[in-house]
Amino acid sequence: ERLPELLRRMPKAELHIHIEGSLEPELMFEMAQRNRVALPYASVDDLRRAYDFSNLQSFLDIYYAGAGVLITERDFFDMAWAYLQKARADHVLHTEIFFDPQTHTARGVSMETVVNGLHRACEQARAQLGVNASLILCFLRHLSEEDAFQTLEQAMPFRDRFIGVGLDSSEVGHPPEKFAKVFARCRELGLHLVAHAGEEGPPAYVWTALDVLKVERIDHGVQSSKDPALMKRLAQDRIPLTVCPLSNLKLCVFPRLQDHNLGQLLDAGLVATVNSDDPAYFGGYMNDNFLRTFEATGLTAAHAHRLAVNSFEASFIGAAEKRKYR
Ligand code: ES4
Ligand code: ZN
Repeated sequence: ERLPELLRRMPKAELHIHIEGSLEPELMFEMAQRNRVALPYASVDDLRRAYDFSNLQSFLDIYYAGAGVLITERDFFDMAWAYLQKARADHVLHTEIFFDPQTHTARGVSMETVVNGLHRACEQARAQLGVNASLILCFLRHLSEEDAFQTLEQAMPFRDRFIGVGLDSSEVGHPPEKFAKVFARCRELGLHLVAHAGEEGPPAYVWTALDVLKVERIDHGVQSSKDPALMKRLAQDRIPLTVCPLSNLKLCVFPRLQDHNLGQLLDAGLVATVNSDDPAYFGGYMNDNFLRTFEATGLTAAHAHRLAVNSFEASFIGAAEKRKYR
């Protein structure tokens, strides 16, 4: 079989997708109109032209502005449902979806509105698409730990509607240890723990995500290849990295896709996975990430198989369920 066909058709899990980053410009304009929210762009094309980023912050500024059109439960449902249909088309059988409640509660949208809209889409995906979808609540690291604690409090009535917590937004200057106390509390609550680390930030942030926050997975983690001792730790403890190649390209983490270190991570025995991050902003969903990365870097069918296996190993589905996907 041709490699592109194998990549497209192989069953896979997605473990690093920000649902607000799946909001396509067309749907964003539709929501802006129906909610009577002003967008600082004249058209879909005008907005797409603004998707030319130089680093993480230049993206986040536009991403948070775009999320301003999300007001009603229906908006959150529609956004997630559109993503879940793309996931099904890309043979994603299981997806763990990040959401950023602080982006919405700060604008007066309630936690209940956000969680109910997203949860309803996840339920419908299981019933109608055969896609297994769960939610992971992310704290914004540019805000305070106290703000994160308030957010956790607001989410507690919906505790059964998310499986874990993560840490995202502006990395440099906001090390994982800033959130030591709130992650310790989440751990006591039995939540799964992940954090973005080593996207733009140094290997030191990956170390503290592991040793202080005690996360089970690292989101991105591509800077780890600069620290041989860290590479050894990640391999030995089988700590997964949720790598997002097209995101790294768009945010200039690597100058060209052929310079990406995914092959190096896999060949070092790390549990690396491929994910889309913010597909509406970075130029592609899961299969676009697989196809373009393999084309650019010359990875093989053996790497493809390894990535598919890794995606289920790294997921938070139960051990019994997991065996079915092997
Ligand atoms: C994000 Cl690419 C990336 N990095 C950190 N935080 C984020 N939130 C949404 N996308
Ligand atoms: Zn991310």
